[in-house]
Amino acid sequence: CTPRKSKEHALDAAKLKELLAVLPGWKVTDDGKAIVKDFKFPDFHHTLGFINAVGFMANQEDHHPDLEAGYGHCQLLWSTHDVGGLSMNDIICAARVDVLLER
Ligand code: H2B
Repeated sequence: CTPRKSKEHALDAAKLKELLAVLPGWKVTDDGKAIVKDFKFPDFHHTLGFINAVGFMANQEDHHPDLEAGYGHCQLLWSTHDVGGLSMNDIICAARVDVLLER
């Protein structure tokens, strides 16, 4: 689809670097098209609880991560298909994931 929100523009390298500096643990993938972070949990139900919380937020944002998970871990990957790379939507969602885990 065509970009429909102002947040959906590819981020330039300088802006991306600046934004990632305040998002600890989030790394750009080798192809430069996504950001990823690994999360650890004590057991399976904590991992699934996290995934469900992420799913609720993703639905609110209408922006959805790729997920890889196992018993006590989950890797999230954010990318914006509509721009073929990273947009502000990915940064916003990464920040919102980190807020889910604040306590
Ligand atoms: N999620 C992600 N990660 N990237 C997108 O480009 C995207 C999405 N596009 N979720 C959204 C849905 C779009 O297809 C709909 C029309 O909002």
